[in-house]
Parts: sequence; C-alpha cells; structure tokens
Amino acid sequence: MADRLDVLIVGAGFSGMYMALKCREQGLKFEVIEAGSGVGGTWYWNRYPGARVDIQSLEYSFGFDETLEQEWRWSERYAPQAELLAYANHVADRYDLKPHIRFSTRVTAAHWDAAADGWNVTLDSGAVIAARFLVLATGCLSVPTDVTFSGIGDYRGRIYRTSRWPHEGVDFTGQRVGIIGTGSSAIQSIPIIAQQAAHLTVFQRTPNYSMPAHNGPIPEADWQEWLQDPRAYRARSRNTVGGFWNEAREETLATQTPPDEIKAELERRWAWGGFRILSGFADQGIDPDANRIIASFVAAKIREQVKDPKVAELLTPKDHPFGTKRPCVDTGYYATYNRDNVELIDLRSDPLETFTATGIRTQGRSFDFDAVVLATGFDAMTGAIERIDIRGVNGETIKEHWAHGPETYLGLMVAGFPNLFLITGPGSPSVLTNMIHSIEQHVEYVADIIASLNAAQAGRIEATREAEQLWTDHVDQTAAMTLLPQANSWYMGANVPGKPRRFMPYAGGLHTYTDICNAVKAKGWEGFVVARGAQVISESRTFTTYPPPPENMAPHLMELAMGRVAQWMQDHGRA
Ligand code: FAD
Ligand code: N01
Repeated sequence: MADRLDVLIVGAGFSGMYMALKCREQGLKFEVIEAGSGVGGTWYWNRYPGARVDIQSLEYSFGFDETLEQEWRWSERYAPQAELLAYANHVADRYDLKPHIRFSTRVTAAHWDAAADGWNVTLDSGAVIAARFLVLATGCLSVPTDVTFSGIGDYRGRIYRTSRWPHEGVDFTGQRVGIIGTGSSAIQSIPIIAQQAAHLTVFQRTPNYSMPAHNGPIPEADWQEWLQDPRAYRARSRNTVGGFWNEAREETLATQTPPDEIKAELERRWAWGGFRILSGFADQGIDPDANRIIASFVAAKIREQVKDPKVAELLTPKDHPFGTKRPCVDTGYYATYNRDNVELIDLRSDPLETFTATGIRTQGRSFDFDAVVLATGFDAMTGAIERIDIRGVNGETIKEHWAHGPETYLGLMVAGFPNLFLITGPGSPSVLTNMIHSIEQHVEYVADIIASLNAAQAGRIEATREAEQLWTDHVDQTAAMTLLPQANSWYMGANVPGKPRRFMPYAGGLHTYTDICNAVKAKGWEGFVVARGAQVISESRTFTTYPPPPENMAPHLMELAMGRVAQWMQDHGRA
C-alpha cells in the first residue's frame, strides 16, 4: 500500500475539484479518484442534445475566486452542456488539478480502520489506498436507475441513455426515434431530437410541469448588477432558500390576492422565465388552495402552447402539486407537440408491454424504431454512495445504516462512519438549490473541520447517533410542513422500486442551513465527538441549533404546517 493520504476524494465534478483545491490550500496530501475519463461530473456524462442548466449561469458558477469569476464569460443565460464542460476543464487546468486526479478508476469499497483512525479504500483495479479522511463527492444525480424493460435484449436498433450519451454525439437525421420519459432530460432533448428525426414518439408515464427558459443573452439588468458588485450579487444569491436570486415574496399570499393581481404577477414571472414562478407567493408550497391557483395558471399556459386539446390535457400534470417534483425549464417543449412528426403516447392508458426486435409494443400498438432514448432518471442522492461497500466502526455498511432511508447529521456525516464526509448529501439543501452554492458551502465547511482537527492534533471526528437522529427528524419535519412529500418524486426515492420513501434533501433553505452549520461550529462542533485514538478531545452529543420559527409566516399557514408536523410525529411515534 502506498503512503497514507490525508484526504481521498471520490468524484471530479465541481464538488471534488473544489475539495481538491481546498486540500491543496491546507498543504494536505490528497488524491481524487474519478470513474470518468475527464472532469465535470454531470456535465461530462450528460451530453444529450439540449442539455443545459436551469439556473442562470451567472449564479451557477464558482464564486470562491474573484479572478476566476472575472475571466470567464458565459455566452447565454443558461449555458449549454459543452460550455459547462469547458468551464469545468478551465477550472481544473487553471488550478492545475488534473495531475491529482486518477481518471477512469472507480472506488468500490471503503473500510474503516480503527487502529489507524482512517479509511482503507479499494479501487476497481484491486489497489487499496489508505487515507485519514474520505470525501464522497460522488454526485446526487450520477447513477442512472437500473430500470429495464422486458425484451430489451432482443431489440436490434440502437439504445441511448441521456445520462451516458456518446461523446461523439448522435445524428438522428431521417430516423424513427422513440424516447421513454418526460423528466427534465427528456424535456430538454425532445425539441432538438424532433428537429432532426423523421419521426419522434414520446412515451410518457407522468407529465411534468415545465416553464420556458427564454434563453438568450444574459439580461442587461442582471449583467449590469453583476458588473457593479459581483460580491454583493453572490451574497444575495447565497442568502436565499434556493441559493439563487428568485425575487421571493415571503409575505404575499395567493389566497388573499385578487385574481387579476395574481395573473399579472404570474405573467411577469412567466415572461422572465425559468424558476421565477416558484416563488411568487408565500403560500404556494404549503397551502393546497394556493398551489392550485399557480398550477391552473401553468395548465392554461400548456393549453395555449399545444394546439391539440387532447394532447394538452395529457401533458398537464394531475398527480402532484406544482413544484413538488423538480419543475423543468424548457426551450420549445410544448410547441414540439404541434409538429407533424411528433406523437405522444400515454403509458397510463396504453402501458408499455415489451421491446421487440424492431421497436416497442404497448398494450394497444406496435412501433418500429431505428433508435430508442432512455431518459429514465437517476437513483438520486443515495445511489452513488450505496454502490460503494462502505463499512464503518462496527462493520455496518452505509446501505444497512440507511435501510429506512438516509440518516445523516447535517447531510455531511453519518454516525458510525468517522472522517467520512458527504458533499451535498441527503439531509442537506443540495438538490433543492443552486448546487454550486451548496457545493461551495459544504466544501468550505469540510475544509474547516479538517483544519480544526489538525490544529487540535485530533485523529477523527464522528457525528453522534443522537445528533443524527435529531437532525434527521428535523429534516423530515421540515419537509412535512410543505406539500413536497405529496409527490412520487425522486426527492422521495419514489422512482426506484424498493427504495425507502423519505424526503431526502433539507427543505429549510440554503440560507437557514448555512446559519445552522455556522452555529454548530460556533458551539464547538455541536453534535460531534472529536478524538485521538482512545482519547476524547471534545464531545457534544446532541443537536440543539434549530432555526427560529419564521416570524412573518401567516397564522393559517403556520397552523397548516404545524398540523402536518403533529401528524408526522404521531405517525412516527415521537412525543
Ligand atoms: P457530479 O457532477 O455528479 O460528479 C460526481 C462524480 O463522481 C462523477 O463524475 C462520477 O463519475 C464520480 N463518481 C461517482 N461514484 C464514483 C465512484 N464510486 N468512483 C469513482 N468516481 C465516482 N444543478 C443545478 O443546481 N442547476 C442545474 O441547472 C443543474 N442541471 C443539471 C442537469 C443534469 C442533466 C443533471 C443530471 C443534474 C443537474 N444539476 C443541476 C445537478 C448537478 O448534478 C449539480 O449541479 C453538480 O454538477 C453536481 O456536482 P458534483 O461534483 O457534486 O457531482
Ligand atoms: O429524470 P426524471 P431526468 N417506464 O426522474 C420516466 C436534473 N436535471 O434525468 O415520472 C416509463 O426526472 C419517468 O416517469 P415517472 C433535475 O434535477 C436537470 O429527466 O416515473 N417511464 C420520468 O418521466 C432533474 O429533476 C436538468 O412516471 C419511465 C422520466 O422517466 C433530475 O436531473 C436536465 C420508467 C425520468 O425523469 C432528473 O431528471 C436534466 C419506466 N419504466 C436533469 N422509468 C436541467 O434542466 C422512468 N420513467 C438543468
């Protein structure tokens, strides 16, 4: 075994790269292991046509270095995948990170070595690396679901997965193409594939809400604001629920606003595009009546865009409140169904039975395809972590520890797994936010923990089980206050058969979460035990740093939210 590392980082997306940089700043001995042959993570793997961000690039970009910020110019409001990948490579080259990354290599196991206060990490080559700290920067949306279809092995055409798209690209010109799925990946790729293909058949099981991106040059007002004071622009983004500026109106209630004012506000937000419609009214995420107002506005927008009323009806979500699944941001998605060469198949009324040698057979029809695209999603948040055989102090695996759904302390650490850090793990705001800002906050926090352990000459840090349970209850209860758990979403683990149902990200907002993390640190790493061998250096077993109740919440909303929490407590046997 080679000399022991201070830090082994798994993954070379934005999380792993920034973690590597922080390790270098501290003079630590580190290495990054990456399964792909290049950096960029999400933007390395997801090369399907139309792939781009749904948060404006001015905000979905690193803010830790002003020079980096100033030297990079985004070409559009929502940068496309190729530009994001170029940015990731620019970051890697600018900070000379690539020599520290072992590409095309997968971490398969990590076992805690109590005698050494560290991890023995096994690679797919069979090599074992010892490291004091293990950082899982493995991504929340990096492992495609294992979904399979009967007869798929017999199909003689080509099959593509959006999340594993060929690097050389795919030209569908003149082809008959089928696509399964209508999540964000499909909604971005369908308009482009439709322009190329002779015919495109979309197989939809559940419709999603989608808002127009109105992509184009960065709006002049944003650009000017950014140029004037990039630090203030960043600070404003970070100090929000979602980690990006969205003009949230925290006191205006849809249920108490006259219809013409609601319409004007929603039209304004729709015209701006993207996620802005998610934060027009304080009650839309809590009160079903308010939510229905926004949902029916969006349904009307779908009807406006799709000429055939039957198709528009099929494309309108009915099974989940607006915003409780990750909404999509599109360019020309709904209008694509007005094309003569595009057909929508509703798998609810005509279920998919099997692939055949030449295509797909549903209960009622047969389709021949030259190519089929699977846009079927990810084993989100826990998938990449659970696929590594990680064994902690008692030999328990993380998968076993998470048998009832993920339990973490702050989404950062897991009890019984010392010196193991998750970046944007379950239990942190993560996928509910602008991920770059969440990544920066997490990486800086982990780097802080490592620095403070080194300053105290401590060997390890571990989240206590008490703190983990209290935090996990808080995560569950925060979600329960909202409408979010009402959808069968991947946030809930509902897209993977057999996966425990638990709302995985922390819904309290990035700003609140950051304050909590800072308070945990100020209290001497509350909820953690810091030790060297058998000697405990500091110990604070519980978590007490709950955020104060929102002062400006309307009484009836508070009552609704608290009622749901009381129900949750009853259902889960909490006093
Ligand atoms: P990733 O980019 O997923 O990188 C993780 C890396 O770890 C991967 O390269 C993977 O190969 C590697 N890895 C995993 N397991 C192992 C292992 N065992 N051994 C070795 N290597 C391993 N977020 C937003 O905020 N805004 C957006 O607009 C947005 N758009 C998205 C679009 C798509 C198509 C997808 C899939 C996600 C999007 N996201 C978006 C979420 C996105 O994942 C994050 O924004 C961000 O890129 C995550 O960076 P990361 O480094 O944490 O993880
Ligand atoms: O995956 P999804 P995604 N038979 O899970 C269907 C981010 N992202 O890759 O809902 C038939 O959303 C499934 O149907 P149903 C973003 O966070 C962002 O599109 O289970 N259909 C669904 O329609 C996003 O939320 C962007 O009924 C099956 C689809 O496949 C996340 O990544 C772009 C099926 C999967 O949708 C995941 O998005 C892309 C089956 N057996 C991704 N199995 C941006 O815009 C699954 N489906 C920035």
